[in-house]
Amino acid sequence: MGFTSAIEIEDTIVAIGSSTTPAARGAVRFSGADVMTITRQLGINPTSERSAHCVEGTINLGSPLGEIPVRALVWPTPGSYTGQPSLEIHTFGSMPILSAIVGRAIELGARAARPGEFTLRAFLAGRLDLTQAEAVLGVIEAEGRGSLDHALRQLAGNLSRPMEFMRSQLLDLLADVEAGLDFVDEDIQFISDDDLVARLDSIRSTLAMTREQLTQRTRDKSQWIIALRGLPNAGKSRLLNVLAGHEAAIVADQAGTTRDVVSVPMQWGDHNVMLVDTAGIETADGDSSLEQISHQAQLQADRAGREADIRLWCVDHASPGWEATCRAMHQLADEKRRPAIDLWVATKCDSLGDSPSDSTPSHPPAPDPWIRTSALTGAGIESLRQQITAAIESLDASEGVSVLGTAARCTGSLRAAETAIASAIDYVGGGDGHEYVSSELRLAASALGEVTGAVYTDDILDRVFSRFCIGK
Ligand SMILES: Nc1nc2c(ncn2[C@@H]2O[C@H](COP(=O)(O)OP(=O)(O)OP(=O)(O)O)[C@@H](O)[C@H]2O)c(=O)[nH]1
Ligand SMILES: [Mg+2]
Repeated sequence: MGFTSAIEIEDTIVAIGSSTTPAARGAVRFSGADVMTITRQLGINPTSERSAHCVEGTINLGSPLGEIPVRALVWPTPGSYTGQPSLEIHTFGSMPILSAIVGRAIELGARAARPGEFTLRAFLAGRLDLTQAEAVLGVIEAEGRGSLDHALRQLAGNLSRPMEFMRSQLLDLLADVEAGLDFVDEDIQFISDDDLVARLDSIRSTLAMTREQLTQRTRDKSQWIIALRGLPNAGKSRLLNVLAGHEAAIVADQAGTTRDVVSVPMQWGDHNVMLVDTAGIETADGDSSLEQISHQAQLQADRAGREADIRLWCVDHASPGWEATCRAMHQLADEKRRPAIDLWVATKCDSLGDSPSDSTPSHPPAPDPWIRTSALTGAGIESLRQQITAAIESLDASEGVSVLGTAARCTGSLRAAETAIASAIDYVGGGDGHEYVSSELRLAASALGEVTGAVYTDDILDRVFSRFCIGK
């Protein structure tokens, strides 16, 4: 089915916009020319014809549901998400009630929305470009912080802005080349061949880089990096050795033993992982002579933490300042927040004189989400392993599934644009007529336009929006 051809864009559409599983609140969404009329026919009285507002009211759904209290968010003008008068009715999250509202709206002339049709309208109204529409899908489907982060960045235009910029540069060059064609008999050039080649070359390499980044996102993640972080002497190195199954890192009583980052590649079930031991996090008052080394070690450790997919924050459970240290680690993790999973590991639980399953009154057990472990007795290590595996699997599953859709869709267009630019460069170099150059530049600009949807076809829209669910 062709989306644009099948669609009557002025139709007023309606759908349940909230989750279809039971929830406290639910929403029914409307968009289209007749929204204001239907709103009134439902018994809700908008208080403004000009600005977005919220009104309380009731809808009579007849027997057996009766009068239902609702809150209506009304966008009377094209200033809404979809670029059309829009309405959202918020009420109890009960399917019979929400479905009855949809049914009532259909009786009043609305039509049931197709999958992604609200977002499609936002796209057609110029509110979003295609990569952002896909990011909306990414946000809806995000399962982990990693995928949510990708989707939000894409929604913020991280991909489309540079694409649009490159496309507009290409169009400028195209204009120069074509203007030159009009004056070819007078031998007037609007841009020198050298300049043209240099600018095309720079666009081509930026495109290649973007494509490479996108491909990296689609590739199966080949290795998961797990970094151990914590204060000096927290027991990171010993824990790493236990997880690795051999003495990869030096363990000593002395705080500040680990300096260089120690990386241990290993197979973790079906996954390749790299365990990374780091220098303990120094507090500000580090002492003199070792300061330089220490500074380097801190920078390296910090980088390892930033690059990690999973971070194990280790705190010595037997240390006196345990609670304060936990708070400090949480704070650090927040500051360094990026798409990574943080696991909280209480170490040396054996030195409390008991097993991780019980506690002494003076030292309360580590609360959730702290995983209590002892590298000495092996207690809690299996549970840590399981949580790491679960983390890897959640990252694996959530690596931006839908935003990956953008990558898959766009790499072909990017490649086409690169090829066309390369041919244009060849034509300039070969002294061929600029007619050829101009036609290649046109091809390149249109391929880039497909990425953001500046140039779109039914087929592209189909591919993007059919992946949405109804109501979005
Ligand atoms: N009782 C007990 N001691 C441990 C455990 N884990 C580590 N230790 C001891 O704590 C001390 C520090 O351990 P490391 O693993 O070197 O600590 P680290 O966090 O790597 O320290 P730095 O490299 O200095 O940052 C050593 O004496 C270890 O033997 C444990 O589970 N139980
Ligand atoms: Mg160490």
